[in-house]
Amino acid sequence: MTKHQMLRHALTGGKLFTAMAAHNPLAAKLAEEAGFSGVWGSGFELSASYAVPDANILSASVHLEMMRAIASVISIPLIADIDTGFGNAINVSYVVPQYEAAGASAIVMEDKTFPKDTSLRADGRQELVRIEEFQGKVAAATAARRDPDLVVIARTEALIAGLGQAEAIRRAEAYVEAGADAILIHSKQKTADEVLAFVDAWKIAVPLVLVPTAYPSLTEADIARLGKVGVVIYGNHAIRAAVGAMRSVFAQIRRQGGIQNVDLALPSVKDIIALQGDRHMRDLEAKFLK
Ligand code: SPV
Ligand code: MG
Repeated sequence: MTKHQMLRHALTGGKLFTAMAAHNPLAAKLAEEAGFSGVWGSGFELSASYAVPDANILSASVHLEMMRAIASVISIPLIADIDTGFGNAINVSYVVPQYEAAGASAIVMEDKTFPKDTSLRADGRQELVRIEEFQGKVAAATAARRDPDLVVIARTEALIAGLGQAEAIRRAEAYVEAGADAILIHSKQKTADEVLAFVDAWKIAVPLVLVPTAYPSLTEADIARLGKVGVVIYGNHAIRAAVGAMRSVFAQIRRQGGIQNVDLALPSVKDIIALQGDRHMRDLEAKFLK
């Protein structure tokens, strides 16, 4: 099975697909090692790793090249976050084949205006494009893929924009009509109530995608029980883990005036060398260095 087919199969097969965010290939490898079904090529994480806001400050090519680097080191599917598609339906037509060639198995495109603002920021600028315009963008994405198994996920930000459930359902249905393979419904409410009401009202046999960052008490078992959700995305837990770990280790070294204690608690250099794919290079050395 190809990586694309692994994700397609999960979408239709009834088993919840779990995707962990990554901002670089090392984080993606650790997600695979931990047993996640796939990797989320998060725009938020990549922006954070460059210390800039998640608001189309980074160029499309910076994100695209990171997706290529990530896909090249993992054997699980990569779901690429292409934000708004970097422009209109024409831009989408050119961008989707590039992400496909970079090795993404799915793209997620959201119905906000370009340039976007990040979804979870308080008082963010959350303006949406017209429904018809976004239908054109979804249709452009599906028409642009070369492999029919590339998954096109349409994401509505109607709840994030405060437009309410009726508008969210109207948009999600319109995007399915335009050819979306799945619908990502995003919410920044601190409880799952808003998303659960949407899931309850969702009557179309097209799988949903949830990003429970704002309402973390909703577990995978809870989500699986809903019977309508194909994918759960953990949107920013790699970068938050990295920030927490670096802060704590850096502070300890400053406090103690050296690395004498911290060294024992850190992953060994040998561990990092293994993650760099050292075994493969050793094989090449044995075969080809004469
Ligand atoms: C991302 O991780 O880039 C996302 C999810 O799009 S969120 O940041 O919650 O909008
Ligand atoms: Mg994003």
